[in-house]
Amino acid sequence: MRQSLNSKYSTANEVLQNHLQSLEKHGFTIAPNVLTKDELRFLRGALDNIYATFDPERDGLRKVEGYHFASNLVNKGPFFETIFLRSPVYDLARHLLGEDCILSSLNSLEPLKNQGSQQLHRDGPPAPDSGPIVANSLWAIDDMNKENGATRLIPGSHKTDEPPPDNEAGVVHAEIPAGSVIITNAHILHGASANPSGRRRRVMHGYFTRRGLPQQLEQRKYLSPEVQARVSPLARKVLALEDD
Ligand SMILES: O=C(O)CCC(=O)C(=O)O
Repeated sequence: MRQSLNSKYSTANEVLQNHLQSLEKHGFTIAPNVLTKDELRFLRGALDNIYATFDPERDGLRKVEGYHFASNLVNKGPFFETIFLRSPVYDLARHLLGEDCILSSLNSLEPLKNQGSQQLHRDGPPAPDSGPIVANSLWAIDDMNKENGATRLIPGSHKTDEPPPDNEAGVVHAEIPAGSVIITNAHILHGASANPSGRRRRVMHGYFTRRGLPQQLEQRKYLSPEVQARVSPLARKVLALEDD
């Protein structure tokens, strides 16, 4: 028993080390099977309802034309109150940004048919010499490929501060099955691509930053008193509900 437990832990540690190496070298890594089939079924229905009732005043961010969009997801039901703590996403965010990193926002984006091509961009302000200050996690709720708007990335571009190339040189498309999560050093050049097929491509974004920096959505302001009262002590900390 002890031996099999030990080998389970060493395998988990190897997986984590591989993710960290990939983040260091390429600026992103892909974790498969983070969401179960039941969770995907639930999320597809939940996100469609949330897209349909999106309110920029209540949910803090503007809707982006050409997409289904949702923000303030932590306020949309118990499932969303813990999902950003899931392994290996939160573990990798802590490795990149420090043990006390915080959630900046939890949003969702879906490019509509023949729309959705974003400029390649870096999230957040430039990284200081001390290391990354933003990390993102892109949760595929539907299978994602070049036909329905896969996220594109330029591997290694988190190590430069060069502007995006005009000709998309070096771009790779993250063609991944539903349930996988792309975790990025969010200083990498990346963006959603166009959705020529119109096939569903819902992605949830769990965006993290270093403690002390502003959140994209100030959780303390946008979460209802009921949600703020019931989330776990760890979630309170990661949502920065008690920060000055
Ligand atoms: O959903 C994606 O593929 C990327 C979205 C993104 O980079 C953004 O909205 O800033």
